[in-house]
Amino acid sequence: DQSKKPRIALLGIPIEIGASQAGTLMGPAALRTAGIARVLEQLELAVEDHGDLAMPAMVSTDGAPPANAKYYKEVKAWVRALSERAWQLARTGAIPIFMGGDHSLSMGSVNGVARYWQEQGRPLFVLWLDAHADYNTPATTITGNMHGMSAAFLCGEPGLDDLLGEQPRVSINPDQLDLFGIRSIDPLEKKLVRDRPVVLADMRAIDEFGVGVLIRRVIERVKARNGVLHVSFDVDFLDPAVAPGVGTTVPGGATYREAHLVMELLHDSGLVRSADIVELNPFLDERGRTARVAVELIGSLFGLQITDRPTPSNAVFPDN
Ligand code: EXY
Ligand code: MN
Ligand code: MN
Ligand code: MN
Repeated sequence: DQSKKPRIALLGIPIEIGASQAGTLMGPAALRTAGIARVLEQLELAVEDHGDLAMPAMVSTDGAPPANAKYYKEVKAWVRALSERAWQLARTGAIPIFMGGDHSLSMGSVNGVARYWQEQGRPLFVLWLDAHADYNTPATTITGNMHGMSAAFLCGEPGLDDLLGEQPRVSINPDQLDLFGIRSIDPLEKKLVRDRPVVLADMRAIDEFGVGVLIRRVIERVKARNGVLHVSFDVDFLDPAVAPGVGTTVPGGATYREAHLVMELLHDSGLVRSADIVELNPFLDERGRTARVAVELIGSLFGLQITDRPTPSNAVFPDN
């Protein structure tokens, strides 16, 4: 019975101007080609594909953009439109999956779902799976690329204050943000993160304690406050050997199994209410490998067991 199945709402956000390299606008198409809807349907979920968010028009009456925030007006137009859409999707009771697109889109997706959960009176926690902290502001950034500012913006850091226009800004407390998999952070950004109660599991911690211990710590903190969880999955969380199709690869990332275990544990927690998949750059990918791995990981996040995976189509069988 379709009506009793949990609903997943897919939405593509083909944005690339927040990133350092072009190509992430092809991300939603590559995730569809890699079978994201099919994988989720096999998990007894009712999947709705809402297509791609249309590129919104810029508002020409806006004042001067802040310094050190490249393509501010364009990013602002996307973020405002997406925040409104994310709020609406959450209100339908579906689990939205935001398919990017560069990581600046999370300023809209997370703000929108945070608005919904605030209305429900439940705290929203955000798990940021990423090689980077994305905790720059216009005052700390070296590059001016806005995909490096989204986590800071969501925690209410100043500097991009009219980004949402008339949309309400629903900041999360920094102690509701978990940065996970980090191995690249700028000097002033590092200082800012250290000054805040952000929880950080860098790759050194993952090597030492393992993802099992560290993800259980995330889950317990959410449960202790009757919260819900948004997973913001930047594909560069993965090691470049597993996921080459991303513009900001950093060596020493999560292995294939570490990443699956993260997703499997999150699924078992029952806390995940929304997710982003961002920074996939099909222009840099090798024969769709990265898109396929990202889709497999979304499968694990929504209940696919590693033992239930189909035999690979390229498997070689003995003759008898
Ligand atoms: N910290 C660097 C910057 O701010 O430009 C790199 C940011 C990369 C952000 C990618 C999406 O995670
Ligand atoms: Mn990121
Ligand atoms: Mn990143
Ligand atoms: Mn390792």
